[in-house]
Amino acid sequence: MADPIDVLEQEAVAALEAAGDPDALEAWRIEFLGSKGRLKAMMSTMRDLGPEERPVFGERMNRVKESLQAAFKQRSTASADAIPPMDVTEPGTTSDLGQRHVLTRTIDEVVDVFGRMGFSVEEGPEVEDEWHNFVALNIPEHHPAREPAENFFLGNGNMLRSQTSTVQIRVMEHAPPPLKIITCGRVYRPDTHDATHYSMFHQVEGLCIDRNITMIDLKTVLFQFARACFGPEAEVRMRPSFFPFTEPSAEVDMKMKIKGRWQWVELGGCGMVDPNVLEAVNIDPEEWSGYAFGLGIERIAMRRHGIADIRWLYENDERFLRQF
Ligand code: FA5
Repeated sequence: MADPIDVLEQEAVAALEAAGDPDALEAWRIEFLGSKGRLKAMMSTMRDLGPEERPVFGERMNRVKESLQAAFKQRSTASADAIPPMDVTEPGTTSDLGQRHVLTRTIDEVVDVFGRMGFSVEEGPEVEDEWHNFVALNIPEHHPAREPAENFFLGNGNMLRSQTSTVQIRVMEHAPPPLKIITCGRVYRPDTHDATHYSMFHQVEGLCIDRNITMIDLKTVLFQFARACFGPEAEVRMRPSFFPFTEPSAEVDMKMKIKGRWQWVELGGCGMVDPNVLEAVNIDPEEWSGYAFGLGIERIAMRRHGIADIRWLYENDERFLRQF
């Protein structure tokens, strides 16, 4: 019968040779040299031996243990040496940084253009009351714009604002004229989603109240904006229209080059602030007059960057967003 100490040693040596990586080496150490390992287990059989056999057994076991420890140490050092040294000339891994959304950037650009024309920036709440969204804007109770199907009503006279024109009222309530402000923000309408409509979108609203303001001032500002935003050849056209809070009112179209062809694109509405609106906020329409405009920011971003479908702006597909 083979000597059990010899068998254990041979097995340990063979297993150590087969251990090819640091994990396998550690597993080998635990199996053979660990506190609950096979060497410890065999050592404990010493108590079954007679008094003369014990010292011989103990001495052999110690020799095997020392030789296995030395072999283990040598293997571990060789394994560590086998790890290739770090190549400091290799390019590092770049971390995947995010970037600002194309709409956020468009808002910043719009604010910058109007800022250079002397407009300051105001903000207003997205949850509004019907006074600011309709009544003060000269939109009477049975006007179609107040239909439940056209708005997100929240109960208790509150709603998600359907236009940034609410901020006109909030500003005029608190600050006396002269005023020259813009506001950019989200508005909400239960419109069916398609390539040009979304139920939540952004508008930039402008308001200027001063003495002797005319439509020429309004058109000049829109014209300067068009040129800054869509290039030095862009044009502005006003088509007669109706908004309850401006009189006269107009749709704002801007002429720009799209895929090499000149096209008129509707971007928003504008007009001279209706005297009823000024009276609602206690501003004397005999002394003060002004203009207001509201443009769709998604439409501006889409035209600036050739984006064919508004829904892409909200799908959060990184392949789309990283293009800008
Ligand atoms: C208004 O909202 C008026 N408050 C604009 C205004 C302000 C007129 C001040 C006069 C004085 P309108 O509903 O047309 O107007 O919307 C203005 C622009 O918002 C549109 O021309 C379009 O660019 C954008 N818009 C409207 N509905 C949507 C929608 N569902 N999705 C994306 N953009 C939209």
